[in-house]
Amino acid sequence: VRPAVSVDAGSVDQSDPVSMVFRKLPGVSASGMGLRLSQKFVFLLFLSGLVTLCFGALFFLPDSVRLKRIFLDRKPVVSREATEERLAGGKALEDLSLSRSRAESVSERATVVDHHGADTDTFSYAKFKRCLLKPPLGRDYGKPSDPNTNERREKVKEMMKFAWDNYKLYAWGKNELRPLTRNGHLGNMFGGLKGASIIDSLDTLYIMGLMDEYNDAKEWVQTSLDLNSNGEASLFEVNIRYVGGLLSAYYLTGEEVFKSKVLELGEKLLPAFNTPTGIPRGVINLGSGTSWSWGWASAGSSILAEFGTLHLEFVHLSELSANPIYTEKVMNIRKLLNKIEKPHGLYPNFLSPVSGNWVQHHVSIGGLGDSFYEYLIKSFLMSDKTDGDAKKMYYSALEAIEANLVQKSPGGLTYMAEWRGGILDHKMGHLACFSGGMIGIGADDGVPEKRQHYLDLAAEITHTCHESYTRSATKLGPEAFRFDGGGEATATRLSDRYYILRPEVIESYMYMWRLTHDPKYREWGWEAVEALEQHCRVEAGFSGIRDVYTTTASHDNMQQSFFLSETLKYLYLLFSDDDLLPLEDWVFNTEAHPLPIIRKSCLQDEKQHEM
Ligand code: DMJ
Repeated sequence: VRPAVSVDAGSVDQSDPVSMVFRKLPGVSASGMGLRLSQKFVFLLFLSGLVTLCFGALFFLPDSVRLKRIFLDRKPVVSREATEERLAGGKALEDLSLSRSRAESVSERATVVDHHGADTDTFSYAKFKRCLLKPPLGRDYGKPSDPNTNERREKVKEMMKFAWDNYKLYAWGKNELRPLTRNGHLGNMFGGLKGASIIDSLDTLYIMGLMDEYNDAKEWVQTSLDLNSNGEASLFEVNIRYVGGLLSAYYLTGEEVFKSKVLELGEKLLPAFNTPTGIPRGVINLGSGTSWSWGWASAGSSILAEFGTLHLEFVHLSELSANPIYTEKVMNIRKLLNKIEKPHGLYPNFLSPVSGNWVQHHVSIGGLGDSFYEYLIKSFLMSDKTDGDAKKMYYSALEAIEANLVQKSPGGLTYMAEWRGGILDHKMGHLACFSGGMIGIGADDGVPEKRQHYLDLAAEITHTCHESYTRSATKLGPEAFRFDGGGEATATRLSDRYYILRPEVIESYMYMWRLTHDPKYREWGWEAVEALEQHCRVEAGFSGIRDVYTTTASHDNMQQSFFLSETLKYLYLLFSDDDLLPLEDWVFNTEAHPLPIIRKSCLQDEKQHEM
């Protein structure tokens, strides 16, 4: 036995890790432990075995995804968030502080500058215009040569002017017009942002050639669009209406004010992505950057149609800012969705932004799911058909939808049912009627043997949605219609009978017209114009109605901003020549704001020419 002696640095073998460990323990002398070399070796072996075991266990524990994230990803700490989520009953407070998100976004910007250095590729509008295949407004603003069609188009333009004039007169600067009470509505969807109807109308006014009105709208954006609000906004709604509206106003006009506003706004949305998985929450405070899940969404989950409907706008934010952060955020969502297991290949509507797992097995092509599928095929098209992942995900999702949700009624109508953990609910929402157009625009890029089949399916769905209109007294369609309880394509519940000026059915008419030039789609569109005029036009604007099955109108006193942005725009395009916003150059976001196809190779060639 050797006597215990205290050691100093000089007496410890610096290359011997065991001695080093003991030396770190206060009052313990390495040599005093009296370990021989072989014992030290065994001890070291034991220690490293223990460490390997603990580390390996992370991968087998039941909640290993979460643990892996804590230890490996260095993502935000979960425990505080989880606690707060429990305390707030699903309204989980964002785990990162404002200062963190601000710092992050500053450093992210700095990275861009570093990456690009003096060579920062600022967006050139002229270059972008040269890469379009056709002029955006066609030869003559898409004016149809047939006088009857032109008359119909003029009627739609008059409707837009009427809706706009009344908004301007009674609700200027507010989000929507209340046409019965002749005042404005702000609501709580946009976090204190105002002028939703103005932003949503910019491109519609511009393509219709309503230039005085467009100029008023532009001036309002210049002087009054205040992005420094401090309220709670729906990330999805702000993105599709404000980001989408400003982006397309910029791409159509080249006015710098739209670009600078949209980049300012885009940056305010980034903190919503600061979650353990990077899946954003539904609600964000635009001032503080704090974000929440919707109180009604089960277990603090995020909604598929919300976090899955950011891709087009965010890719364009990166284009305009030369900052890859926006694309990275949406690519991260894409990656996670691609990776996780999908029941029967389907994407459920609720996903936890904390664990990255599905929360409920409810699948719908209507509300809560809809535009996620739309953005897959449109991401592919907008990438000039280079985004192979989006393409793959879209066609496999469509296959799963066909296998599990597409149904034929006894009366021969094709419809999309909803799916609840394997059980079908034979109901189709008005929102799901966009799918006729979506399947139509995706038909051509499917496998050759299925192209005609997809086009037929698109036509059948559009036909069913038209039936939901023709089977009502007003010739407008209900919010949801069913295929059980004896009825077909009709609402059986009182609460499903309303129509709030929604665009989806007309949207599908427009795409199907462009794809087939079957005159029935223009006829169906005209039926809708007549019905809108008869049942929704009131003295001071257009209003939704409470029951499409009665002609004694009960108006809901709301002129939705999407009526100006989508319903009237799609009607106008339906009666225009195809060279107005040609589909070879533009994709429409889910609020009908046109965004240009990004032709990377052309933009790069253009750059070389300039050098
Ligand atoms: C619009 O805001 C968008 O079309 C969205 O995708 C769904 N809901 C409305 C119109 O119905």
